[in-house]
Amino acid sequence: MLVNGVWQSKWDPVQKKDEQGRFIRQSSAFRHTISPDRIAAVTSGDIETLGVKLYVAYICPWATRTLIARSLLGLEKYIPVSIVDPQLSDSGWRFHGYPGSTPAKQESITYIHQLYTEADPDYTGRATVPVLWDTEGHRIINNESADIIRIFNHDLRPVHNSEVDLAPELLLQEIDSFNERIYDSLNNGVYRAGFASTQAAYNEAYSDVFTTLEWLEKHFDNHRYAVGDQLTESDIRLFVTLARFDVAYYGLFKTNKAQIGDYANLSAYMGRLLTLPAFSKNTNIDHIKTGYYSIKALNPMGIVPEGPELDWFGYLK
Ligand SMILES: N[C@@H](CCC(=O)N[C@@H](CS)C(=O)NCC(=O)O)C(=O)O
Repeated sequence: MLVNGVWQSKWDPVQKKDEQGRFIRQSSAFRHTISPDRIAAVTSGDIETLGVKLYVAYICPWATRTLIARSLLGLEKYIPVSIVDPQLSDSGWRFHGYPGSTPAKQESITYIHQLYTEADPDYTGRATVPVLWDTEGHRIINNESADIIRIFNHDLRPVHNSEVDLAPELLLQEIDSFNERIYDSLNNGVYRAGFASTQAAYNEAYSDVFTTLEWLEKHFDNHRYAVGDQLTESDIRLFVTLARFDVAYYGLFKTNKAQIGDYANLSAYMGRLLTLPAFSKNTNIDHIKTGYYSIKALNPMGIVPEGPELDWFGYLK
C-alpha cells in the first residue's frame, strides 16, 4: 500500500482487522463522476472520446462488476480497458505480460499505484482496482465499483442510450436492500472468512456466507433475477461472487460447506446469466484461480489447484 505517496514494500493482503480478528475492507477515496461537459460534448458529436479509461483485474469481483456493466450497456467502444496481471506483486497490481492481460508495452505505467500517486502525490491507502481514470486530467475519477456501475448506467445514459437499465427508479429501493443484504454477508463475507485472523471471526463469516446462499437458493425457487423480473445491477453484484465461489473461495477461503454447484437454483441462475456474452466474456477462470491462489499469506507454496471442472465452464469457451 501507499503511505504519503510512498509504496510500502511489505505488502499485506490481510488489510485491516478489528480487535476480534475480523477483516475490514478499506473504503474508497475517489468518488467523482465523469465531467458532464465531456458527456455533453460526446453526445453532441463535438468530441469523439470521453477521455476515460478503466483499469481492472479479471480476478477481482469488484472490478468485474464494472466490466460486465460496461459490456451490457454498450460502452465498450467509449471506455477502453486495461487489464492487470492476476497476481498481486510485492508492488501491487502490475502489467507484466500474463496471458490475457494487457501487454506492458501498451501501457504508460507498470504499477497501478502509479495512478494513485499521479492523482494524489500524498495518497495513503491501498492501490485497488477498479480505477476509472481521467486520461485528460490525469486524475482518478472514481475507484469504487458500486459508483462506477451507476455512473455507467445513469450518468452515461446520453452516450449509450441503452435499452438496458441496471437500476430503474422503480426498483431502486429493492436493489439497494438486496445489495446490502448480500454485501457484508456474501460478497465481502467470503473475504471475511478467507482473511479472518481468529477462529471466531472465521466462524462468524462462514455462517453468514451460507445463511445468505441458502436464502438465495430459496429466492430463486420463484424468481429469475435478483430483483424484480429484469436484469439489474444486483445480478451483476451477485454473479461475480458466485462465479468465484467454487474455483477459489470454497478452497482458499475455506467457505466449504457446499459449492454453488450443489445448489440447483443457483446453478441454473448462473447458467442463465452466462448465456449473455457480457457475463461469460468477462469471466476469466484462469485469472481467477491464478490470482487468488497466488496470495502467499493464504497459500505459501503458490500451488494452483487443477479442479474443479464446472458445468458452466462450457459457456466460457
Ligand atoms: N471498494 C472497492 C474495493 C476494490 C478492491 O478491494 N479491490 C481489490 C482487488 S479484488 C484490490 O485492488 N486489492 C489490492 C489491495 O488491497 O492492495 C470497489 O468495490 O471498487
